[in-house]
Amino acid sequence: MQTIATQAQLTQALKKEARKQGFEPVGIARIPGSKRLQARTQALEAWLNAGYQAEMNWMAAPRRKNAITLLEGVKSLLAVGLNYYVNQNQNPGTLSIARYGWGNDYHKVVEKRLKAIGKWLEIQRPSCKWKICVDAAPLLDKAWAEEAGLGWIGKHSNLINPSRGSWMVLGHLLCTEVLIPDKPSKSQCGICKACITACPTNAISEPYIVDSRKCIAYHTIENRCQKLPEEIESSLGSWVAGCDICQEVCPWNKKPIVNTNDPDLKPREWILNLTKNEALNWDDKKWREQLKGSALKRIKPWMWRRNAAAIKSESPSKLIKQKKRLCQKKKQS
Ligand code: B12
Ligand code: SF4
Ligand code: SF4
Repeated sequence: MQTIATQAQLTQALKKEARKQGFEPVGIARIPGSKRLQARTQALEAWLNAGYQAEMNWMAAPRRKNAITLLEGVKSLLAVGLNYYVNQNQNPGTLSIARYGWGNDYHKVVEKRLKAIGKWLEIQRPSCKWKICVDAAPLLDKAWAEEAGLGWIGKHSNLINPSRGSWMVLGHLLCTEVLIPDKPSKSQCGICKACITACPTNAISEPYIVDSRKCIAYHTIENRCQKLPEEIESSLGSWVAGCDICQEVCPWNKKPIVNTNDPDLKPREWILNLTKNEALNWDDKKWREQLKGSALKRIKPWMWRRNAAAIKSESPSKLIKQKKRLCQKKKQS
């Protein structure tokens, strides 16, 4: 085994290990982070005060505002992206399902691979403590990934990498080693506002800020009420699980981007072919079988049926066109 004497060597070798696990982009940030991170934390506070978390009360956990509380003695963080873009589409006439959920549960996939990296780190530096955070941990995933140079937070609020677009999930490994940080990313949205215009419910209340109370992704995945609000039902298009509209229209996702061959992210057959009839008629047992090992199991069988029942079968692209026509009319009058 090669000796890793310096922290600079350790940093490079750690990133290499992350790439070996299929992560790209990868980057390092130092904790507690720069002034940018303080600004993002204040933005979280303002978001919570505005009620944009809807019923996701767990978003208010004070620890989310302070990464230091997640691991005693934490000094640095490895941020990783896992690209889930596959050059495939759902078949015509099927219900729309957001791309992040097409393959195996990313929480498990990312966690398992980050654990392997943590164990490798322990061999290099036996006194090192580490902790893995994937989505559910109270960490501002996008703000830290931006800090570590993985990409910038777009106006739709997702992290965008210049060569991979925004089709990636994020994970972090916090550790007590002092590592060499990467440069934070700078925004490249410019004057574009395609995502804001395309959102059928005006959920992007201002650039970078999403009001979950209006977001289709929130309502189809997180809303536990028996019935969806009228205004969501009328804008749902064919979205039964999540919503990708603001990402689909983003120019950074339209240019040629890397297509993943990762077996864990291969789309499940039923996801590409789900019809409204199936979604309504599958019983709990059938749904549970289909959702085994999928991130989409957060959507309970009754919620799949509720969402499907609310779909009036217009396609999302049709809705976008309707919305554009409406905007043009408003401008003319
Ligand atoms: C709560 C949550 C949701 C909620 C709320 C969404 C939201 N935007 O907050 C709902 C259920 C709606 C949701 C939906 C989705 N989510 Co979600 N979600 C989260 C979660 C758990 C927390 C996000 C959060 O902190 N929100 C609080 C607000 C305040 O933060 P924010 O929106 O990021 O706002 C930041 C920016 O606006 C920025 N900011 C503020 N002002 C300014 C000004 C400038 C100039 C700039 C540059 C930035 C900036 O600072 C804020 C704070 O950091 C994270 C995982 C995690 N632990 O972080 C996943 C996460 C953000 N979700 C993810 C995904 C994939 C999605 C969906 C795409 C799924 C889908 N297709 O349906 C949609 C996208 C909808 C959208 N446009 O945001 C991924 C995003 C990956 C990426 N490339 O960015 C994450 C990171 C999960 C993961 N680990 O991979 N999600
Ligand atoms: S996920 Fe859909 S509803 Fe939510 S902000 Fe994006 S386009 Fe709007
Ligand atoms: S659609 Fe335009 S404004 Fe929105 S995130 Fe992409 S580049 Fe930025």
